Amino acid sequence: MDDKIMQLKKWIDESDNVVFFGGAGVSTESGIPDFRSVDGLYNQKWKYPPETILSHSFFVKYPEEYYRFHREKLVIDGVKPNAAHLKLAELEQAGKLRAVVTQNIDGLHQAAGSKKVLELHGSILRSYCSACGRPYPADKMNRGEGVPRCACGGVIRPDIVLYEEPLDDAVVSEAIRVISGAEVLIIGGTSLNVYPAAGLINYYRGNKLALVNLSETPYDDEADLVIHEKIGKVFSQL
Ligand code: CNA
Repeated sequence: MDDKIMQLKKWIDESDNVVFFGGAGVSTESGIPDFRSVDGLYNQKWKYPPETILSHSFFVKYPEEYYRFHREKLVIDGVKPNAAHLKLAELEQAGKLRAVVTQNIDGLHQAAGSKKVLELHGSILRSYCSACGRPYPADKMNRGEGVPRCACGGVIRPDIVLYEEPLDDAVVSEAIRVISGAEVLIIGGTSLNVYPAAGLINYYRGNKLALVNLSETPYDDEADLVIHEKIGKVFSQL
């Protein structure tokens, strides 16, 4: 086993206060493209950049176009948790991992069995009416064609945080609490480019910060351990 992976394993073995903070790279090995890798959504051809389509003003103005993108690019059939999701659930079950803080909206941590999952950007597995707030099963939004509408006439929207929208205060506060109290913080599969989520790292006060990401990130110099490998491959060895 690689020395760095061995080091990370030792930190985890010796701790009961590990926190994981992750992003889209955690799910690429499940077949969900991320945003910024070469085959990520930002490098695929689309009429508007994903950042524009996934913004509040775009959703309000062009819901039809938004839903075309949503169903084609965000909803992927048959995806399953990979070795990283499964290991994190196992570590929580073993009393070692306190929480998963994720920027992902795919629900795969819960599918793997994780209980404490702080979804900073919400989930495409939940939806509600943008006019009256009534919740709807996600299938009405994720399947079919056109713009899904509520009985009141309002547009049904995903329970995700679109660009231009604020994060949920309660979720952010809890994420700050667990990260600032963590002994070991593992950050994985995130380019650490999307704020305010990426800024959460600054709340960590310990000296066991591990970064597991395929490409370099702006925080590599601040980490105590940096592993540039696939997260599923790394976690299956922990
Ligand atoms: P990003 O900016 O696309 O960065 C992903 C990072 O993961 C890149 O630095 C990659 O090098 C790295 N990476 C890709 N595959 C792997 C792998 N197998 N192992 C290790 N590292 C890998 O994504 P971020 O999460 O940083 O950006 C935040 C956005 C992306 C959030 O708003 C998410 O909602 C959004 N997003 C989520 C999903 C999802 O829910 N699965 C998919 C695509 C985008």
